[in-house]
Amino acid sequence: MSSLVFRAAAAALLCCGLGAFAQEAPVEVSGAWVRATVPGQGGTGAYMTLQAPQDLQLVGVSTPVAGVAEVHEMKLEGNTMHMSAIPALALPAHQRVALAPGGYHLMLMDLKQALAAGSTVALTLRLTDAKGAQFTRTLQVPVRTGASAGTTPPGAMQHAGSHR
Ligand SMILES: [Cu+2]
Repeated sequence: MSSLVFRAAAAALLCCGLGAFAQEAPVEVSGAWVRATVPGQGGTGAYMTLQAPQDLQLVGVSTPVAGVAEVHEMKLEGNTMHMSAIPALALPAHQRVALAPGGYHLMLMDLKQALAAGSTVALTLRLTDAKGAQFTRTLQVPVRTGASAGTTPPGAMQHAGSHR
């Protein structure tokens, strides 16, 4: 019995040690886009629909074009939309989770350059599964002006603690 427990513990260690070598996440990504910026604009959003084949969590994002990239949620508080960073966004198995203007999004801040419509931005998503295994998923995401219906005007948003 105790040797069984030992072996289970050893297997767990092996699993998590290997987890350091993040594997490509088996998540389906559709409709990804980044909102274009004008020179001098410090931040923008990235949007997409994610569908995972097993329970996963989106725990982070990085991109070479931004000094800071976070997973954000947007909530109506009183009459004002507030957005703030969240540590993880649950991706339940086989469910489509939308990151869209006015809701969850990837926030790119401290932009190192203006993002022109028609260009492409590399985004790397970081995900974990229920056992703590780590995954990454690198995407080449098109930049668009994104003046689509239902878009919340930027003036109606306020960032919780990220104004610079
Ligand atoms: Cu945001």
